[in-house]
Amino acid sequence: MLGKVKTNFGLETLIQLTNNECFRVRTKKKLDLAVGDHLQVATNNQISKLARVNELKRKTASLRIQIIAVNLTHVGIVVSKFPVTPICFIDQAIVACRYYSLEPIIIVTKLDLLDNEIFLDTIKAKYFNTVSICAPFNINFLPSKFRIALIGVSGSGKSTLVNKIIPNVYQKTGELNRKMFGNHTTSGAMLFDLPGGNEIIDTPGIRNLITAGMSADQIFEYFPGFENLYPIKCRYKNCSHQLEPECSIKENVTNEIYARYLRMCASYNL
Ligand SMILES: Nc1nc2c(ncn2[C@@H]2O[C@H](COP(=O)(O)OP(=O)(O)OP(=O)(O)O)[C@@H](O)[C@H]2O)c(=O)[nH]1
Ligand SMILES: [Mg+2]
Ligand SMILES: [Zn+2]
Repeated sequence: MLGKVKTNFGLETLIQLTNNECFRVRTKKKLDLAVGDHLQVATNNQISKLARVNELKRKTASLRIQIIAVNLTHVGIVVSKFPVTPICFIDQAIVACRYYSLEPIIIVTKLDLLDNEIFLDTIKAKYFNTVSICAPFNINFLPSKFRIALIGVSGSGKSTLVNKIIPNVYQKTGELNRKMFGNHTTSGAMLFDLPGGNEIIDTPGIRNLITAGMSADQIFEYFPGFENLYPIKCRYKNCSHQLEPECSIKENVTNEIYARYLRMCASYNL
């Protein structure tokens, strides 16, 4: 029978079969399961992992590669003003999605609060025409048979969205602390079924989304706001578009986008 990984804590994995039956297994490390993996489950519960269509991964502060979720159709970048989602995080997330051939959607939450409503205008001004923005979040915005993973900084409201969309599940949500940051309430990614075979994945808060193996050329190719810059005619053929003289990129984008691009390169130490 076929199954899928709903959640994965260390070596313990919750698997849901196509008949909706769920069971927990302690898996061998070499199977290396991630939330969203499709599985073949034999009658003796022997598990084999099917090939992945895609993966969303990041490098942690300790330089470990963390698989956030796999086999996705969309990534919802959940952002809010309180706690603030740095623009640098949104840029990193968009570039990572494009690197992994995943479609990003920016979801602005907490629109009942004026600051967040103003933040939505900032987001629209920055990403207009380059990335879809969905605020308030509405799953009807997505084509059917979607599997969306919600990512964002702690406290941006990912679990609250899941609770709103699926009334019969309860994902723990957290108070913001005195510094207005989230408290890392969600500790592991979890996949939920929606009607029509659609799925949503709640994930723990992250502060950055640096991928392993991204080159400077790829950052340039995927950077939001650089979509229509070809042909490039910089003075130097191997221009890195970082402060070289007569760089056609610097000359053709706003100072604000250019500064964001430099910051992105710096976050990758490139
Ligand atoms: N006013 C308001 N508060 C919200 C909204 N959505 C979430 N919050 C609050 O923001 C805080 C954090 O929400 P969570 O849903 O736990 O955030 P999270 O992104 O899941 O956080 P982590 O699991 O730590 O990554 C909670 O106190 C929520 O009640 C909203 O639309 N409006
Ligand atoms: Mg949460
Ligand atoms: Zn250049």
